[in-house]
Amino acid sequence: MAAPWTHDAGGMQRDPTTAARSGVGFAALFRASAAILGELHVLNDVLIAPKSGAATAKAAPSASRRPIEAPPNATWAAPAKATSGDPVADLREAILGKLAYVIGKTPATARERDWFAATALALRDRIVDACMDSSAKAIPHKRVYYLSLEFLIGRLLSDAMNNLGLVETTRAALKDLGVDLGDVEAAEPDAALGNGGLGRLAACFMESMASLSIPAIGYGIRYDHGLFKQSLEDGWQKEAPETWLAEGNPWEFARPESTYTIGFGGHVTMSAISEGVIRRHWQPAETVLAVAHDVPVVGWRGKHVNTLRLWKAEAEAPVELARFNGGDHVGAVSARARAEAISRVLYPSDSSDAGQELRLRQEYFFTSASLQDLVRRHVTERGDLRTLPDHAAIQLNDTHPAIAVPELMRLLLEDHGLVWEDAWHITTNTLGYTNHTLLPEALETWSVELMERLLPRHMQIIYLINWMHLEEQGRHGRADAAHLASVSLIDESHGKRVRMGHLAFHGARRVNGVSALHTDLMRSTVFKDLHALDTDKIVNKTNGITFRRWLHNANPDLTRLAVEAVGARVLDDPEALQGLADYAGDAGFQARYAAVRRSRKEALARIVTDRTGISIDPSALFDVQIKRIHEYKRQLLNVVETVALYQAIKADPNRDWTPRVKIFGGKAAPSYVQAKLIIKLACDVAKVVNDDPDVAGRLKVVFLPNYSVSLAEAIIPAADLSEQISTAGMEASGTGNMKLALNGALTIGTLDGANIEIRDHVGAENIFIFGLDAAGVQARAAEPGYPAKAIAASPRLAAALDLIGSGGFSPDDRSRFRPLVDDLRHNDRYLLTVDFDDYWRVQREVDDAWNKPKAWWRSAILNTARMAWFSSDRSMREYAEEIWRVRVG
Ligand code: 26V
Repeated sequence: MAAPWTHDAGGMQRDPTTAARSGVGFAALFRASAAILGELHVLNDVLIAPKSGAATAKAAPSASRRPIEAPPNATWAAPAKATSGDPVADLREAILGKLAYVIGKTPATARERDWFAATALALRDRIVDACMDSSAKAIPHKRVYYLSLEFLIGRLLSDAMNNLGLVETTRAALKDLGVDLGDVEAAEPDAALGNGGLGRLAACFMESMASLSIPAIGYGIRYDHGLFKQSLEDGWQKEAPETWLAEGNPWEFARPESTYTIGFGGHVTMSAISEGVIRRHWQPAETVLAVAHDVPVVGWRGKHVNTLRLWKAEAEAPVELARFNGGDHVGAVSARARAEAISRVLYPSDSSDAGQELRLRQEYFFTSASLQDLVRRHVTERGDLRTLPDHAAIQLNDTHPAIAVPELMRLLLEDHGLVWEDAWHITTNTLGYTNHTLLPEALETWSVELMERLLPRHMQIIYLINWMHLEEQGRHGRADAAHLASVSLIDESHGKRVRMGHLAFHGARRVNGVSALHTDLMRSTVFKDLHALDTDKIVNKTNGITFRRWLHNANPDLTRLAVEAVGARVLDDPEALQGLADYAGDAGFQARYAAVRRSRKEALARIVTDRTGISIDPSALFDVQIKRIHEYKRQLLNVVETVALYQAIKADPNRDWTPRVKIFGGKAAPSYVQAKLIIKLACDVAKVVNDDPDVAGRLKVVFLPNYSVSLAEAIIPAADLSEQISTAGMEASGTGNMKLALNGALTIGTLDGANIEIRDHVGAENIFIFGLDAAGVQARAAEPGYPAKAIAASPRLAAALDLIGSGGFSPDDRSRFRPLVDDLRHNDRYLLTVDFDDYWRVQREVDDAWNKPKAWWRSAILNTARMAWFSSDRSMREYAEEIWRVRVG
C-alpha cells in the first residue's frame, strides 16, 4: 500500500529501499554499493557486479528533561495561519491537521513516531514562515557555502522548538492531546550523517550561522543510511545498517526542480574557437542526477533561517527501455542501481577505506552539484561570474570537497567561457580550506590512474595548475628537486597520487587549522614548505560548539540555574556565563549545581541499566570517555589504568578508595581491527571488575553501546570527569572536550588540541593536565626502545600489561589481547607506556579532589563560567571576519 503522504510538494518522502526491510546487513549493504561499481567482484542479492569495464569511466531517547522556563512572551515565532489568539490551541490544531491530512492517522491510531512527524511538520510550517520573512529581505550581499561530506545533526525537534521559543507551547499542545513531549522527542531518529567531530562541527556551525544571521547554505549528501548502528555481542562490536529515512523525513523539502547532471569518465575533446585559442570539452561516459533536498536550519529566536541542501543521487533513466524490451530486465535497471549507490551510505571511517572509487564518486558528486548550484544562483542574481568572490565564500570542510578546485575551474572555463587567469583568480579568491587532521594516514590522496579514469578533465586541470605552481617556484629560485617534490600537488614517491591537501591549500585564499596547537603544527610540519610561500595563508580558527544544543537543550536544569543566577541574557550571550564565577564558592549555589548534576547522573544510571543491565551508583565519580575509538585517542590508556586501579584495590581493599564509574562510548570503524579489540578489552575488563565483590562499591566499568549525538546529550550533563587523553600533537582540536567542560565536568587531559586553550580559559588549577607535550612526544618517539624502558621503569604498568596479556580478562581465549600488549611493548606509536605513570599520578589527584567537594564544585562551576569563548558563535564570527569577509547579522 502506498504511504498515505506520498510525495506532496514539501511533504514527506518515503524511501522504499531501506536495508532494514530487505534484511541486508551493514557489511552486505556496503559491499552491495561498492559491488555495483564493479569494485568487489562478488555476487550479491542486489545485482551481479560487472566484471570489468563497467566500473571504468565508460560507463537513544533523550534523557527525561524539563525545559528551561521560557522567558515572558517567549513565543517569538509567528504562527503559520490565522490565529485564535491562543498559541497552544493553534499549535494543537496544526498538529492534528498534520496527523490527519499528511500522516493519515487519527489520535487513536497514532504511534509516537506519527506524533513526532505531525509535530515536526507543524513546526516546519513556523520555520517556513520565519524563512519567508527572512527571504523576503533583499538578496544577501554575500553568502557562505559550507561544503561538507558530513553533517552529524542528530535530532532536530528540540533544536527547532527551542530556537522558535515554542518548547512550552508544544508541550502544552501535545499534553492537551494526551501525548508526552519527551516520548515524541524520543521517537525522532538521529540524522547521523557523519562519523564524529568533523561532522558534528559542521552541524554546530550551521546552527551558529543561522543564529548569527550569516546567510549560508550547507551542502552535503542525503545518505539513505547514516553511520551504522553499533551493538555489542559478547563485547565484540557488530554493525547494522542505520535507517533514519525508513519512515520519511518530515523536516525536508524535496526540490526536484534543483537537479544537476554530474558526469563521470569519458574523454576530453578539443576545438579551436579562434586563432590560437583552444577549448577543451569533457565528454563524460556516464551521468548521474543530483536532486536537492532542503532542510531548513532555524536560528536562535527564529530570526533567520538558512538551508542545508543535501543531494540525492538518481539515474537519468530509471529503466533502460531498449534493454528491458530486449528481455534484459536486470540489465535495464543496473544503471539506476549504479547511480543511486552514490548516496546510499556514509563511509564509516576516516582512512581505512582510502582509495575506494565509490568514495571519490561521492566527493565529486556533491562538490559538482553544489558548485553548479551556487554558480547558477550567482549568475541569476548578479549576472557576471567575475564578481563571484564578492558574493560567495566557499568553505571546504577538510579535503573531501577539494575536487572543488579543478571543478570550479572547469565550470568557469568550459561552461562560462572564461580565460584561465580569470578563472584562477575567481577560484582562489572564493575558496577556503579547513584542515582537521595531520595524521599522515588520514591525509587524502587519490591515484592519478583512478582520477584519469573517473575525472579525466579534472586531472588535466590539476596537471596544469601544478605545472604553473612549480614554474612559479623556479622563478623564485626554488627549483631544487626536494623543494619541488615537497610542494608538488602530485606525490610521486610511491606511484603517482594527487595530494588533496596540497590541492586545497593551493586553491584556497585562506587555510585554517582548528586549534592553536594544530595550526602551529600545520605551519611547521605537513604544510611547512607551502606555508613558506605565503605566510599569511594559514590562519587559526579554534573550533566551537553551539551552546543552544549542548547547554540549553541538553542541560535545561543547568541552564535554568544559570538564568536565575546571571539573568536571561545568558541565553543570547554566552559571555554572560562569566557571571557564574561570582557564585563559584557560594555554598547554596554549589548545592544547587550539584543537585542538577545528581539528577542527570540518576537519569544516566537508568539508561546504563536499561541498555547494559549494569547498575551504577550516582554518588560515585562518573569518569567519561566518549568519542570515536582510535588508537591515538588512547582509550587503551584509560583501560590499562582501570586494570591497574583494579589490581591496586584488590591488593589493598581496606583503603579509602574513591568510588568511580568508568564510562566508555564510541564506535570503531568496521575494518579497524585494533580499535575493535580495544572495545572488546573494555567489555571483558568490565565483566571481571563488575562481578568482583572485592571492588564492589569502588569501581565499575561500563561500555555504552551505539554512542550517538542523542546519547551524548544524555551523558555529557552527567559527567564528573572528562577524559581527553590523546597523544599530544595528534588530536587536531576535539569538541567533546568543550561540551563536557561547559557542562561542568573537570578535564583530565594532555596538552593537545583545544585542551590547551581550555586550560588557558578555565585556569590551570581547574583542569588535570598530564603527560608529554607535543614537542616531548616528538623527541621521545625518536628514542629507540622507549616502550621497553617505560615499562621497565613502571612496575604498576608492567603488572597491568601482564594481567591483560596473559588472559586475566579473557579466560576463554588467553591470547586474545596479546596483539594489543605486544604492540605496546614493541611499538607503542602513541606513547601510552611513556605517559602511563603521569596519568596514574594525576588520576589519584582526581580521587583526592573528588573528596573535597567544596573545591570540586568550585572548579566545576568555574569551568561552566569560563567556557563561553568556545561557543561556535565565536568561531563563526572569526570565520566571517577573517576568512569569508561576510557581514554578521
Ligand atoms: C583520524 C584518523 C585517526 C587514525 C587513523 C586515520 C584517521 C583518519 C582521519 C582522522 C580524522 C579525520 C578528520 C576528523 O574528523 N578530524 C577531527 O575534526 C574535529 C573537528 O575539527 C576535531 O575536533 C578532531 O580533533 C579531529 O580529529
